Amino acid sequence: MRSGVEMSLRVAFLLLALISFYEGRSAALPNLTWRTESGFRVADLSFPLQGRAGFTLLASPETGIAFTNYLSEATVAKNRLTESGSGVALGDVDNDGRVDIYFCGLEGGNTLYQNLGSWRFQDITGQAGVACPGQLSTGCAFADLDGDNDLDLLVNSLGGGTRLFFNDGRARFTESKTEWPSPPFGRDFTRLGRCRWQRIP
Ligand SMILES: [Ca+2]
Ligand SMILES: [Ca+2]
Repeated sequence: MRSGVEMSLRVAFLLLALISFYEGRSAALPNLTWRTESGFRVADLSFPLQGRAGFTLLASPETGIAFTNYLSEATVAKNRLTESGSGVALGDVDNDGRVDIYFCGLEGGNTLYQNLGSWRFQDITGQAGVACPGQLSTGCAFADLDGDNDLDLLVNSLGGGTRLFFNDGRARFTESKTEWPSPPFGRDFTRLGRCRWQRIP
């Protein structure tokens, strides 16, 4: 059976490849024609019809990304759901125009990397206040939940429900004290956040 660690790393590598692909293509195609839609903008990309796909693996020392999703056999034995791995969220949390990365971890806490540009990232988890230690973090999402034009953070976990962190616009987060369930998130969302795991004998 494929382990949660392996699956999470596969997701991380894929997302990093996507970021690399996006930023690399953006730099190589300066003449993008942007169309403004409701709340966002979009531009068509052109791709070469010949040659190989343009993915390049970047090593950890090059990028500064050294996240590992730790999962012990003892924890797996207690809760098989941990083998599903953990999620990753991408978004510009400090509004500098570059996509930042937030990794969820099962036993080692979560990590937020600030994109410094030129394929370099910096761990800003401590100052951002989003480490979430001591919980089995399984999923996360960036979204502007309070409408102040910065990305807030939702973190889901096994046995701990969903936690909401509001962004001050500079990638410093404060956890919401709102009790679940509470509007405006709705019944389905709170039901997801309140999922509990059960030990399998
Ligand atoms: Ca950023
Ligand atoms: Ca916000």
